[in-house]
Amino acid sequence: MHQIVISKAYQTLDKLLQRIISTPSDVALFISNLEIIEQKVLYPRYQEFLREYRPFINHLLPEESKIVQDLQNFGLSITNLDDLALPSSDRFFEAAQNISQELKHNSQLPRDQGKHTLNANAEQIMRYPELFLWGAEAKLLRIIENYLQLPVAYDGLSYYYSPADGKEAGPRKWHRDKEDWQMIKIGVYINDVSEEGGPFQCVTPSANKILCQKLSAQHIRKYKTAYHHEVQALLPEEMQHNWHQSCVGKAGTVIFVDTAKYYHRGKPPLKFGRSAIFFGYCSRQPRHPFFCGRSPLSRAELRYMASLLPEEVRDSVTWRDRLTGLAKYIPKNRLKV
Ligand SMILES: O=C(O)CCC(=O)C(=O)O
Ligand SMILES: [Fe+2]
Repeated sequence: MHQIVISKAYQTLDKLLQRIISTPSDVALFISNLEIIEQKVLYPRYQEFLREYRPFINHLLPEESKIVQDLQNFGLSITNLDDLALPSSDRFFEAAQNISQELKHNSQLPRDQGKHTLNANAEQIMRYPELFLWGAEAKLLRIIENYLQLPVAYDGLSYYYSPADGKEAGPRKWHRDKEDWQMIKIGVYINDVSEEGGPFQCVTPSANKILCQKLSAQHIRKYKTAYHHEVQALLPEEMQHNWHQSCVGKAGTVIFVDTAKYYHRGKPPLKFGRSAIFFGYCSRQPRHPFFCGRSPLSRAELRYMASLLPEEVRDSVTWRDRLTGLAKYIPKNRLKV
């Protein structure tokens, strides 16, 4: 009993500390989203990066182009581990299943009971380097580079176990990610995911347009999150039944999605818990670098992972060491979605 009280007190104190550390990046986010800063400074800078990098973009295989085209058209492309045929997938998936068992087990312990999302910690991720290394496969980086049209920063992974509690909170609310103008998350399901098992959901391009207008452009907080019923109320009559897609699928389903441009969420699981890994990617001069680095690994742990990788992809992991400008001095935001 005592232990639970101490653990809850510790969690409250920790939350307060995270909030204090995150204040500078929250202020920086607000300033960088002021119309004048965005239009006169940040957007032209982004356009220049795009222009400069165009000649260096790598070529794609036909099946890779298909994923990029889907992303351009819908912000979403769904495939699976078998079709991707990456050499490291078997080892990766086995490790992911082991961690899934650990997180499921933890979700029953007093410390984690009642949490809507359990995250794998650095110790667990470091124990299975194949998890992190899978996300740096050259084929994946090539696809993302062609979508972003910029050098790719691989920002690590978040491993979520989402128990079947139906709570609408955290990444289960509709939101856009804040890291960059465009970014990619690759989600991989570790168990079969049905409509009642918390599928990843993403809005359609036409609904997204309206939501960007109503939730972002007209709002002082550009990245405001919203409950499902709030989003529904913003959309016109004819869209009420077709404004989002639920990515249901078997274990091994792989979802490429632009989580910065498109509103998305993990649907609150009602009947079955869900284990899924989300790998994050943005450009190496991202719009909000202080919102990057959200995976649990420290800089030293990232450097270790980079040392295990082939030289030609190492830069995608160590990109933070070469950040320039004011933004690199702003401590990274610690608050969840
Ligand atoms: O858990 C999910 O399906 C959503 C995850 C998410 O929003 C993210 O990783 O950006
Ligand atoms: Fe997200």
